[in-house]
Amino acid sequence: MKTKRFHARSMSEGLKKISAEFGDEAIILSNRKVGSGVEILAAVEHPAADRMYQYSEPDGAEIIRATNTDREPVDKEHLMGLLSSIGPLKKNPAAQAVTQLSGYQKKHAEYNQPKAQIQSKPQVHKPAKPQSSPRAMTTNKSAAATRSGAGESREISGMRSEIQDLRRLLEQQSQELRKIIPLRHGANESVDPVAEKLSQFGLSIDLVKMLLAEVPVSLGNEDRWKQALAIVSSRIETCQTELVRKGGIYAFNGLTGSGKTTSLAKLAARFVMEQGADQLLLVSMDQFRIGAQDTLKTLSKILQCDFISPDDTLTLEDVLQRYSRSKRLILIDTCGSREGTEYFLDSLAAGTMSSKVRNILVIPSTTTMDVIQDYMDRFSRYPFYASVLTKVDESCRLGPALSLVMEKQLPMAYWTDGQNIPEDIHVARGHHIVSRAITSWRKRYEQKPDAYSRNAEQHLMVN
Ligand SMILES: Nc1nc2c(ncn2[C@@H]2O[C@H](COP(=O)(O)OP(=O)(O)OP(=O)(O)O)[C@@H](O)[C@H]2O)c(=O)[nH]1
Ligand SMILES: [Mg+2]
Repeated sequence: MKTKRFHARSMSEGLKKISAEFGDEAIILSNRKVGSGVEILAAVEHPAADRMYQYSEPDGAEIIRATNTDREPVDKEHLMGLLSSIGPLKKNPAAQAVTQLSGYQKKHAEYNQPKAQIQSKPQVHKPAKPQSSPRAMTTNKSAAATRSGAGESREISGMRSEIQDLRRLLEQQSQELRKIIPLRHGANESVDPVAEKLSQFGLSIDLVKMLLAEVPVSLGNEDRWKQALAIVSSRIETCQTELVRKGGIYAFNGLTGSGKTTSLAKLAARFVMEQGADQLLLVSMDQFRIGAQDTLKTLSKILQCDFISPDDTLTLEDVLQRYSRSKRLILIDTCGSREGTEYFLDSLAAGTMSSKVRNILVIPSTTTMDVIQDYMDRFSRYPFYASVLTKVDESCRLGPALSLVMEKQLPMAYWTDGQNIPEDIHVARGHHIVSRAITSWRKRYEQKPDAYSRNAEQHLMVN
C-alpha cells in the first residue's frame, strides 16, 4: 500500500489530484485545513500505473477523452460481459470518509450509509422508574384532581369537543367520498367491485372517479374492469420516438437513490451498442460526493466514450457549447439531493443552453408519490420533458405512479425493472406498462386477497 499527503486549495481540487495519481481505488485516511487550503492523506493498494485513458487538464475540469485510436469496434457480447461485471452501481466506500468535511457533505454521508450504521447508537428508552407506588399515585392523582378540579374539567371538556369536531369532520368527509365514488351500489348496497379493484390497484380517487364515469354500468364487471384499464393504457403519455434514437441532451433528475445513474448507464450502453461510442458524451454534475463520479468514469471506460465533470474552469455551459453539435447524445447525471439539483439547475440557468437540455424525472415506483409530487413542485421552474419509472420489479402497486404521470401529463420515456445494465430498461408503451403492473399486482393480490379487501375502503377514504 502506498500513502501520500496531498495539498490543494480546495477539497475538490485535492480529490482530483488524488484521483489522477492514485486512481479510483484511493482511500482517504484523513484530511485537515492547512492555511487557506487542505491537506489530505490518501492511500492506495496499487497505484494506477497504466491507465487506459489520460486525465487531461488535471488541475481543471476532469475530462476523460477516449481518442479514436483507443476505440475498438463495438463487440456487443464482449461489452455485455464487461457491463455485467460492474453489476449494480455501488457507492465508493471512500466517499464516506471524505464526506465528513462539511455539514452539507455530512448530510450526504448519512443518506448513503446503510440504516444500521446510521442508527449505530440506538437510544434505549428505559421505562421510567415509578416515583411512588400505584396506591400513592392514585392518591396523588385524586389530590391533584381536587386541587385543580375546575381547570382540568375545562381542559377535558375542551378535548371532548375537539374530538367531536374531528369525528364530525371525518363523517362529513366520508359521506362526501361515498357520493363521489359509487362504492356501494345495488339494492343491497354491495361494494362496487370495479371501484374497489381500481382503488386497490392504487389509482388516485380522481382517476377512479373519471374511469367509473367513462365505463358504462350496463357492462358486466369484468368488462368494466378491462375497459377501465384500456382507458388507463391509452391515457398514459409516452414519447413517440425513443430518446436514444432521437438523440439530444438529457439530464437525469430525481430523488437520491431513485435510479438516475443506473438508468443513464443503461441508456448509454444501449446507445453504444446501436450507434457506437464516439457520438456519446457522459457528464457528471455530482461534484459533491467523491465516489459519485466513479461509476460514470468506469462506464465511460467500458463503453469507450467521453466523460466530463464540469467545474469552475470548464462550466456546464462551456461543455454544452463545445459538444452539443459534435455529440449526438449527451447524458447528464445529477445529484439527487436538494442542493445537488439546485446546483445543476443554477448551472443551467447561468448559461444560454438551458433550452437545449431536456430534463428527465426519474420516478422510483417504490416511493410514495407525495414525495415525488413535492420534488416536482419544488423544481417546477424547469419543466420535466419526460419520466423514467424505475424499480418496477420491486413495487407491488404501480397505480400511484401511473396516476401521477397521467395527472401531471408527464410523458413516460422508459421503465426499468432490475439492476442489470443494459437489459433492464424498456421503452414505455401504455398497454405494456399497464399489463406489467396488473400482472405483478395480481400476483400479490391473489396471495393476500383479504389484506387488499381490508385496505380498499380505507384507501378510498384517505386518498
Ligand atoms: N431492483 C431495482 N433496482 C434498481 C433499479 N434501478 C436502480 N436500481 C438500484 O437502485 C440503487 C440506486 O440506484 P442509483 O442509480 O445509484 O440511484 P441514483 O438516483 O443515481 O442515486 P444518487 O446518485 O445517490 O442520487 C442501486 O442499487 C441500483 O442498482 C431497478 O429498476 N430495479
Ligand atoms: Mg447517482
